[in-house]
Amino acid sequence: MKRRKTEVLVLILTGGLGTRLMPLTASRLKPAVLIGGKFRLIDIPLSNAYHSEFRKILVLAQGMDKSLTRHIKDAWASDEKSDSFINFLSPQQIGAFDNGDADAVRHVINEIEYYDPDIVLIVPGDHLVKMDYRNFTDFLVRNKGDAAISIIPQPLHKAGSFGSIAIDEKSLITEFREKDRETPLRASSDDTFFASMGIYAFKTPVLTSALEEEGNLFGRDIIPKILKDKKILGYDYHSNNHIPEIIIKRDGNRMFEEFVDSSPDSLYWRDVGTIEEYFEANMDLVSITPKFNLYGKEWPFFSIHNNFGPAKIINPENRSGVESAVICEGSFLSDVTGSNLVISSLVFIEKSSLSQVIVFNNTKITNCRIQRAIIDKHVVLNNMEIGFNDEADRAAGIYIDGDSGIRVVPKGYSGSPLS
Ligand code: ADQ
Repeated sequence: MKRRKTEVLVLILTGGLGTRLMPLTASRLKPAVLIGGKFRLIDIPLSNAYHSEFRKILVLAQGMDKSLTRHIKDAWASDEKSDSFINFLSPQQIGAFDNGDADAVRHVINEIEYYDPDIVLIVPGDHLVKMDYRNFTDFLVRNKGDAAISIIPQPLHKAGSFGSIAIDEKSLITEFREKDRETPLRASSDDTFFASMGIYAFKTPVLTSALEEEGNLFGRDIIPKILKDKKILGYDYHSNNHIPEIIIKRDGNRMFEEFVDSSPDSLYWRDVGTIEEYFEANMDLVSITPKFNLYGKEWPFFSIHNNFGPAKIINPENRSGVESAVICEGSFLSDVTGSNLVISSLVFIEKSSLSQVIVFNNTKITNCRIQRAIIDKHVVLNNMEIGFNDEADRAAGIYIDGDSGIRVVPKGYSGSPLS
């Protein structure tokens, strides 16, 4: 039996194998990785879909684990959100699909046909962004396109990581080059290009026929092939994405709230698929003037509510000085100096100095000096220096990210070399 017609079906892509986020993905799936201390990556596109009033969502995961299942149930099965359906499709259910984004979608064509949507919206599960998906799909319908790709200006040095796009005055995409470091298509005379955000809206029959083309990746294989025959539009994210927000303004000594049609968040986008991007995204949340706002009332991200005690900072030896930090419930800092810290819940840090550090939950740090590092959960660190000496860190079993030098202390690590 066929279901009632669905206008927009959202597919959230959460796999590959997460190799670029190793070792954070060694013991959990990519959608379960923490962002901003309390959210999981999967909460970002799910929250965007919720605010966009799209309730039919398929999550294409590379597998399932208990903590992710529990997270979805606890964070997303509340009364308020119970009119949504979120369906996980893992390789066990539909066959392996570790070949790429287009191949993953190809494996769920039957599901798509079953729900019979007008439009299929394909969204990566590893982007930090506040996006009103309705603006995007409305744009496709209004301009009578076959498909649309969301695009954003990026500096030329990032051309090797993204698809570059040429559009004409009617927003029609005339050319697409996937990850072409040497000869990307330039947006203008300055040092930018229009990058594909990897977010696609397809009219359903167009998607079905596009996936009959050979190739497993949208950017490398499918999009360049269908450009000639189909009307593929470039959706200028900066001009079109409007995120309403209540912002705090100041008039002399008086502070007041004002509703704005579009908050600065409407301009922010970051693909957090690598350790470096993941790290920088977290730093964006904690900088003194945050580039991305977690405190907006109009477009909140949803996650699990914990019943832990409030975060606490004390200074018994008069050596605290935390300049900027996001600290989650149940965490406790005593005599800590530092800046740019993203501290998850149930973390205990004492007599330590930390700079640009992300700490996952249930971790204990005493007498340490740490910089530019991600400390996974259930870690115990005593009397350690991390982030200062490559050789020493490697010898201590700490992962060093090749491109950025960012340290990752793996889950369950226990270290106290000097004690
Ligand atoms: P990448 O992000 O490098 O480039 P890719 O790693 O293939 O592309 O992933 C796209 C999305 O699909 C990611 O969210 C990923 O997790 C997911 N995915 C990949 N394989 C999957 C699988 N087997 N099962 C489920 N999900 C899977 C793409 C485009 C570029 C564009 C950038 C923008 O190809 O043109 O510029 O996104 O970030």
